[in-house]
Amino acid sequence: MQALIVVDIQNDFCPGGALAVEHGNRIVASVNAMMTNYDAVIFTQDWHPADHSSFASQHDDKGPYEVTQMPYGPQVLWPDHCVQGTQGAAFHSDLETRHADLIIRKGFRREIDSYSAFFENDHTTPTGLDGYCKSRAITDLTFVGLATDFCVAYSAMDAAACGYKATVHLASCRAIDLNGSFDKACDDMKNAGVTLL
Ligand code: VGL
Ligand code: ZN
Repeated sequence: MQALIVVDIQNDFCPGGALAVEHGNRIVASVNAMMTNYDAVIFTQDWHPADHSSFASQHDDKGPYEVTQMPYGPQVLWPDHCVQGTQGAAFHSDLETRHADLIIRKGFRREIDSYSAFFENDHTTPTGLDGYCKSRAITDLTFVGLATDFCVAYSAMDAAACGYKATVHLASCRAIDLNGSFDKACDDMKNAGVTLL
């Protein structure tokens, strides 16, 4: 069984949003077109409380895009984004949300961020997606969405580590590309056994 995982196609990651990914909106049509070719369609939605610890606004000594040490390791600090219930956290209005079988929300605990659809950034707290996929006999996962070098890459690498055949469809992704993070993410994904298309 094959699933399409549609990562974080939300207003805040599109042009005009709080953490806009360049041309993030341009993938929506191709993602919509892919949805009908899979046995399951799963969306992820970045979903933070207003005082989330990944927001630079919560740290007196650091600004956006700087790195801080969290108990679970290094963490990039972001502009406030995808606050629960806001327009910024809503899916892009052209995204065909009716095709979604499941929406996994992530990053909803104040003290820990979650890039991956499978595990929070401590790499141990599960989101429940692995159990969902296994109980639906899903073996192959194709990833599209935003951003290639953060939530897509972390999700795809965790998928490979959990035993799925993981593919990233790069033409239907866009990257933040912070200090070379796109190239690094591609190398890391290849080394983790993820297929890049
Ligand atoms: C993401 C940074 C912070 C993403 C989410 O979806 O890639 N990036 N929160
Ligand atoms: Zn986030």
